[in-house]
Amino acid sequence: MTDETPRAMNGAESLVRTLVEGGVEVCFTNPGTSEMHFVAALDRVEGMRCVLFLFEGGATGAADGYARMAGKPASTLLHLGPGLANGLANLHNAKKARTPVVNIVGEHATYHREYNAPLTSDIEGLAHPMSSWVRTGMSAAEIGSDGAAAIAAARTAPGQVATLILPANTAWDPGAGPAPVPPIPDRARASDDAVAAAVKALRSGEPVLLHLGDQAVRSEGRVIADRIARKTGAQLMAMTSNSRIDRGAGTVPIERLPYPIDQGIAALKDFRHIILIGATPPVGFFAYPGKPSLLAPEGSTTITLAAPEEDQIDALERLAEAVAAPPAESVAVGPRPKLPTSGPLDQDTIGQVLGALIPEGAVICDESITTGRNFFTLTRDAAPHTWLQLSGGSIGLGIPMATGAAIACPDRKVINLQADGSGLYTVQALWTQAREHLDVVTLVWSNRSYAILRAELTNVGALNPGPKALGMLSLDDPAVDWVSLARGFGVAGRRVETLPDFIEAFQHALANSGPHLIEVAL
Ligand SMILES: Cc1ncc(C[n+]2csc(CCOP(=O)(O)OP(=O)(O)O)c2C)c(N)n1
Ligand SMILES: [Mg+2]
Repeated sequence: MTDETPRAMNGAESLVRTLVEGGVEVCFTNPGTSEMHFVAALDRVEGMRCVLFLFEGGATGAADGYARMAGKPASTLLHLGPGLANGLANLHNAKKARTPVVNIVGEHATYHREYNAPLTSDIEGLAHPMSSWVRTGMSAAEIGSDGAAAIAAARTAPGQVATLILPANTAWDPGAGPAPVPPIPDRARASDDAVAAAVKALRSGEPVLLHLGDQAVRSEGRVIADRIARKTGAQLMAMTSNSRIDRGAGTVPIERLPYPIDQGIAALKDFRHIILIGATPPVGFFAYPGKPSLLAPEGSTTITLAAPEEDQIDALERLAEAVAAPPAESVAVGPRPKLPTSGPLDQDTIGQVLGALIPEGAVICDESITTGRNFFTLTRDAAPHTWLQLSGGSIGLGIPMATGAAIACPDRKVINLQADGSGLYTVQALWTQAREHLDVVTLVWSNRSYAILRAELTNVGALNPGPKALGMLSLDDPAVDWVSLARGFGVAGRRVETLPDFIEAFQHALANSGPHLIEVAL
């Protein structure tokens, strides 16, 4: 072959071109030898942004945050079974958030697998629990269409994790070029029976809850749900954990089902009917001795108007019409919350500062755990913004999710509300924020403990914990120095211990682009 001979497009390039032409424009990577042809193809194809993470949990969490904001999947590139395994916890979160993700997992060449080399493992077995679609490529000629099928699976409502395993020879052998993405099925329509059952509940004269999740809670769905509520007296409530809520001044306000079991039960106790729209039935985050798993009060009915994979907007519109709901009213914009001028630096004053300073269009990534229990309420009248939560309870999402959201939305300020213990699972994603010059402010709630678990000790009835038990929940010896960690990863860091210092540092970070971290002493 001379330099002039056209080079046959290999499988890897066919796959990368398929991804780009299928709208997958970002790859969050941590590659190895088996992925080298895919990596090399990235330079031959225009249009794929590659973002390196130093741990696979960073890449998968970023893919989650990216897709929640971009409304379409990113890809990840992971190294065989162990690389995938490192990324699984945040794929669990993505699955629970119903986020579309396309994972590309490298694998030994098909003929090499039988020799049981050190990195040989059951990749499909590892992938299945956190993926809704798994396929191992069989040939370079088909790897493009395998990639197209993965995109279609990821984009199938309500959004799925799709994992394509890429044996090295399917990457380096001659490929067949890019393949078109097959048609993606429309969301199914809610049944007429479901609408009729919801109408009946709303006409019963008994207290009704419209429990919203997924599409229904984001923004447009809340407007329709609010119309139904105004006509019928029903109340709105979001799930405890939501993939995305667009909220703030001028939007339909909504509270969430509280996380603590007793508060969750209390919030639902007066409802006789719970209508689920994109939400799943309210359940305890955990089982607690002597307490119910299902939180709906005994004797109440739970009606699924629209399941998460169904068209919730259409279902809400049909319900609104059936109850002759009035047209949408604009939501009165109250005064912006005021900055607190004095007081301790605690969760109340922090919530007030957030309410006052969240800038318009900000993306809030919330892994606040204990410190953030009242932030949602205190930011209700903040400038319009988007709120992303930890959907699957697997901590270590905040820093990666903020990183992915910032890649999806370069013109929006990303603010990561970060509990300290959770942040330490995937802290090296800060390096990616620095390397990519991302506009992210990380606020670390430095209580130097797993505070939530202290309360859970009591909740599960493990009373009188001894020093060993309490030692498992404290992070103060040695104390983690977040400012040094941030600096070590190339991010400007500062520690604040008073309310005025917090306000000043936060204002400074908001006014200057690029990654900033503020360790907030609690
Ligand atoms: C992957 C994973 N490992 C462990 C846990 C159990 N867990 C739940 S909360 C928590 C500690 C949270 O501490 P921190 O992030 O500091 O929040 P705080 O309660 O102090 O606000 C742990 C270890 C989990 N949810 N997910
Ligand atoms: Mg903590």
